[in-house]
Amino acid sequence: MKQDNREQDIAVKLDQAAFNSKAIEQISLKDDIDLEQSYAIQASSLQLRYDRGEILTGYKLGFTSKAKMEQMGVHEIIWGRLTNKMELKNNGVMQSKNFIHPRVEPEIAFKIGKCIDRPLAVHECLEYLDGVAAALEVIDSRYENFKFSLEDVIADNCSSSGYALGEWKPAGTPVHDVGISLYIDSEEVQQGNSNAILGNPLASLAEISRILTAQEIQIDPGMVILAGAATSAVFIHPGNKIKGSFGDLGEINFTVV
Ligand code: OOG
Ligand code: MG
Repeated sequence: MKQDNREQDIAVKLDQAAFNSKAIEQISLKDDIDLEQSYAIQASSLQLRYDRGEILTGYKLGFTSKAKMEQMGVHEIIWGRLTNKMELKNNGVMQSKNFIHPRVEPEIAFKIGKCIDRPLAVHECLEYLDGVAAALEVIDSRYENFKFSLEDVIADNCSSSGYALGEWKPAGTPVHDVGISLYIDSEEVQQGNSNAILGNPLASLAEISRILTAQEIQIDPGMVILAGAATSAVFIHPGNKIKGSFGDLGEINFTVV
C-alpha cells in the first residue's frame, strides 16, 4: 500500500542518516505523520538495524523531566529502543565520527530481573529489578539543527545514539533524591536531582511497563531501561572529558575523541 511505502521510505532515510552520521530535514516539514505512524516508522527503522545484526538491549523514556521538556519544546512522554551498538564503556571513549551533533544528559538506569508483561504500579517495580545504575545518555537527533516535532523525534527513535552505565548496584539502592552533577572538562555544566524524573525515577519504569504492555511488548530479564534525563542536555565535542556524579550511585566517565 502507498501509505506503508511512505513510512518505509522515511524509516530508511532515518536509518541511513544515523548510519552515515548525516543530518536530514525534519519529516514534519513535508510529511504529515501522526503519532501511531511515527512509532511505526521507529519500529521499521530499528528493524533495519536488527537486520544488520544489532541487538535490542532495552528501552528509554524521553521528556520525563520538566528541564528536558522545556529545552526541546516537547511536552509528552516518548519512548525509544536501545541496541548493543549504542553501548559506551564507562571510562571508555566515544567516537565523535559516529555522531552528528551529540549531546549528553544524566539518567538513571534499571536492569530488569523478571519479565514485565503487565502494567506495574510504582510500588511493585522493585521486585522486577535486578539492579540500578547511574547512566549518561548521548542523544543525537538525525534532524538538522537538532530541531523536531513530537512525531519527528519519535520516528527518529527519540534521538537514541549512545549510553554509558555506571556500576550496577543492588535493586534496593535508592534512586530517588539522588543529587546529580554533570561535568565537561571538570566544569560543572548541569546540576540536578533524580526526583526531577517524574518525581521518582521508578515512576518511569511503571510508565514504560504501562506503555509497552498495552502494545503487547514485554520487557525481558536483562534488558536496560533508561528513565529519562534529570537535567537539560549539553553539546559535547572531540577532546571533551565527560563525568557524571550521582552520589551513592557512583560516577561515570568517558572521553570524546
Ligand atoms: C529527545 C530524547 C529525550 C530524554 O531523556 O528526555 C530524552 C531529545 O531530546 O533529543 O532522551
Ligand atoms: Mg534521554
